[in-house]
Amino acid sequence: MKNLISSPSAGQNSRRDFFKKASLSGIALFVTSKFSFAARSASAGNPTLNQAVPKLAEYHLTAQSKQLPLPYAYNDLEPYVDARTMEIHYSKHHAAYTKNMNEASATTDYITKPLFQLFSEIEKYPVFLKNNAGGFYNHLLFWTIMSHSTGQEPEGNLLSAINDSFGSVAKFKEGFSNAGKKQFGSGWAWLSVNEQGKLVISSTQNQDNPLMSTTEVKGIPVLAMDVWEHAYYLQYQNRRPDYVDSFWKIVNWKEVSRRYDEALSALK
Ligand code: MN3
Repeated sequence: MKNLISSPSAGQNSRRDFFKKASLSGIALFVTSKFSFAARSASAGNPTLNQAVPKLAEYHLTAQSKQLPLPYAYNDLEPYVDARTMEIHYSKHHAAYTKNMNEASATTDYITKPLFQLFSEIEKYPVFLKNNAGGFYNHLLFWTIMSHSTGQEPEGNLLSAINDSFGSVAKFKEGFSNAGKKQFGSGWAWLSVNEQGKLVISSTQNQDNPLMSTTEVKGIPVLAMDVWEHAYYLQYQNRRPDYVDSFWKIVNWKEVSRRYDEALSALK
């Protein structure tokens, strides 16, 4: 080593070796950090959203949560959604998701965690819990964004945001409707606020939602449309597009606006 350093040519070699090693270790560090970042992202969902969602009122729902009362009567959404569908949907389907979630959570460490924390690390849990916790929350949201008071349209900040993101309310409705109509099999269409505070349309299968770490398009949902057949089949049978088009008659835009403002505040 001493001889090598004393030799000018060896000194150059030594410097070359140093730079070679440094750059290699640099690459190694870069690769390691990229991989560890990817691993963190996969296990922890979206960091920005993870910081925002604890500020949402519904964050503190837990696995021992109960169904809230419907904010209207079963027949209040007629003629767009019939009373019998609403009764079965609420008192059978949503009730079953809630019961199953509570039972499934008792066999995991989730029972002590907020629901939205579970969603942010959902890949750690059994699919049965994912499906039922998703079913519990998605319907809780869904009931609130419908209303018997028809004739509402988006207003204020929400209207501006819809125009910014989609060009117009008509184009937004077309995009959201298509997300619901084209969702293959059971699932949901969503309007969410993403980590940049922008509105995005997406769809998910089964009872997945945009808060889940396993969902591709992540965000804080502000509007949801259930396109499972149980949501419309008694009245519409195979005509899902007719159900989707009727949905616009019963959207509770005041509640969607409230959720939009809440999501933006949480992201600040
Ligand atoms: Mn449903």
